[in-house]
Amino acid sequence: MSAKIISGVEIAKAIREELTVVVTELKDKHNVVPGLVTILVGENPASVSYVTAKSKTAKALGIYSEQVDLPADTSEEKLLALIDQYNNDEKINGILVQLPLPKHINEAKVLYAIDPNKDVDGFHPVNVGKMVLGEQCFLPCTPHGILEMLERSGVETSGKEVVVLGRSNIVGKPIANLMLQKRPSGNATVTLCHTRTKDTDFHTRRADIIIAAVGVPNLVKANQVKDGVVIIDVGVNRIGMSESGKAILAGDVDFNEVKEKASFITPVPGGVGPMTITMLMKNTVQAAKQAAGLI
Ligand code: L34
Repeated sequence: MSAKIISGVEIAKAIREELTVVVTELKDKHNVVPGLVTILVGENPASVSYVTAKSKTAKALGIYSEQVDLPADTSEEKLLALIDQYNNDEKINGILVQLPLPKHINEAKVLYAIDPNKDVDGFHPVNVGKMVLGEQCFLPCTPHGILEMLERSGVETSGKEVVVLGRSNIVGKPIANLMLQKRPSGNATVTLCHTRTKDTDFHTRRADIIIAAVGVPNLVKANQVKDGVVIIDVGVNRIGMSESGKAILAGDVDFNEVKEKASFITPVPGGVGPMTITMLMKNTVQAAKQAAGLI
């Protein structure tokens, strides 16, 4: 069997079309224009490309967008002052500080400084807490995108064995939590594996759905999964440079091997990555509606 490819590009496009309708309606009926600011500290090439894509996508949807690029030696104090400024800026509904931050800046302190009502990344502890409790909140973009991909591809998750690889705050921990909840793309039995897990293969071999978010290229091989597994590959690993100077990307899963055994698989590039960007737009539109008292 060869797997059905879940195209993040296609699903993201469909969601963006839905959002364009909502943004137009917000403007025409309520004179509301959602606003997003992206803040990047330093020049990590991957971060530069993601942040640029975020502000470009926002503009294409009719979202007002500001992009702030700061030098790598920007002080924590200066960054906190900038966040405070945007917390108080009525044009801005969403504030995104791209991670990772340079080592001299305390990441938690920065994320805590963002107004939870503008925290379109869903990283503030207020939103993390609400997420765990199953309350209405901003869901972190990558996990949110994964839920949408599963739902829109018709992948049944209820009662299934889900194995998450990786325990990061931005993917592993939240997606594991969301998928065990009573919600669409939820109701699963979830196992989270990490670097100290004794026998990861034991878990991956019995998984109905594997979410790989570890950042190791081609880690998951065909002999570690069962026939018919559903693979969501979150890894976007830069493994080299093409002659034209473009990054060569690989997922955490050995796509060529595993696609022969899986029932569904997401590619890299063109899988989860584009969904992450699109869910940021969805969260920003939600933030604007909330700020306008429309939800
Ligand atoms: N604050 N920091 C904050 N929020 C986030 O949600 C992120 N993340 C992660 C890194 N730091 C963050 C992203 O935006 C990862 N991430 C992200 C966003 C987009 C893509 C990948 C990761 C993406 O578009 N990937 C494309 C390939 C792009 C390329 O050529 O590099 C893909 O098709 O997978």
